[in-house]
Amino acid sequence: MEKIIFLGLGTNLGDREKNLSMAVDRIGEVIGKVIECSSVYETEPWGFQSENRFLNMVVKVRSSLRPSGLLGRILMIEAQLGRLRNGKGYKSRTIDIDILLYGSEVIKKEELEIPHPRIPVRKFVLEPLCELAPDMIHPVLKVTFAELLAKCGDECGVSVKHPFVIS
Ligand code: PH2
Ligand code: MG
Ligand code: MG
Repeated sequence: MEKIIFLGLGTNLGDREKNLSMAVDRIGEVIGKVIECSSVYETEPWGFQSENRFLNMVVKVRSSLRPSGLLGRILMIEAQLGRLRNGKGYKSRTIDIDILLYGSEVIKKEELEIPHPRIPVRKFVLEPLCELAPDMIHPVLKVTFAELLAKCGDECGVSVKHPFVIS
């Protein structure tokens, strides 16, 4: 069964623009058809201190992968793009790919929670997500993403940098 999936991409290490375009290319190769991409946003680090600002964006993908298979391929892409995972807490990274939404499914497992639990408190996710799906209903909270953005108290800076051009 094909599903519409929203993925959140973030990078604050190395050539951030290249990291995003390589990630979108790999997503198209191993996850599914990339239907739409948000603009690229420049954002302040949320939840930790770093000199390096992030680039964030959201992509909409059509895929027939099950959630576990999807997660496996995401971890593979992150590793191929130089993501190092060590220790606890937030760290700067070349690429992070988070599953924000998997159709309207709700999954709560130790290794995977969908919808992503921190969507409502992160403007760096809500702003690009609202470009693509402002009227979509959050499957748990039952309000639109536009409403979540309007009520979001996140004060970390988020500004549109440029459109993303699918190559
Ligand atoms: N990702 C995090 C923690 N903090 N801050 C910004 N601005 N962008 C991110 O993608 C991000 C973050 C954990 O994955
Ligand atoms: Mg993340
Ligand atoms: Mg992640």
